[in-house]
Amino acid sequence: MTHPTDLISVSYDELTANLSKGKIVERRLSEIRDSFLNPDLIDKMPTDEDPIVYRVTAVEPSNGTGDLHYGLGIIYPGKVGPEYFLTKGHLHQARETAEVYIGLSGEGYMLLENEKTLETRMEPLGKGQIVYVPGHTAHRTVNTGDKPLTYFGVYPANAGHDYGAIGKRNFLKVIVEENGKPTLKDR
Ligand code: PAN
Ligand code: ZN
Repeated sequence: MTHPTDLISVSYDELTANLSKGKIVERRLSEIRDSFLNPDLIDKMPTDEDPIVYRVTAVEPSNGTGDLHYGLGIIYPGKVGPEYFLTKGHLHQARETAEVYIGLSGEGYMLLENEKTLETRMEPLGKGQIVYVPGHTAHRTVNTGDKPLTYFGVYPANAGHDYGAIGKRNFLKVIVEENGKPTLKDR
């Protein structure tokens, strides 16, 4: 398998999660409103703006057996009511594929939900933290700090993103601010 040499080496900035190459996806609040516990609160927000909640830049050097893809993400600080800004979250289409996340800057958590046992975990993801996302695990990232949260994630090239399964019913648990602290609660 030959790899395009222009994607062998890429530079990045850990505070902005900007990459010198890659495909950018930006999600604005209006697009992911149903990911939140109380989407109605978005309509009551005092601004007419539709802020960017997060941006991911993905690098896909090759698609052969054994290849890897990776992405850098940035989630801006913010909340909808008590719920922190978050990613949509997904399962991998190839359910058995795992992923490794590395926190680059800021403070946050990953919400991990096993699709078979429905067991949920809230694992810290900030600078200096690594989270291993096993296969068959829906994953969402949440910024609980007052600065952007940036992170790196690497996954098998065949993983694919399945937003439908989790989008229909959403995660069973939410991470909300309670008494000033990020707290895991039932939806
Ligand atoms: C990540 C995610 C990224 C954005 O690169 O794609 O955090 O989250 P959503 O894809 O749920 O919008 C990853 O897990 N890739 O597999
Ligand atoms: Zn993933």
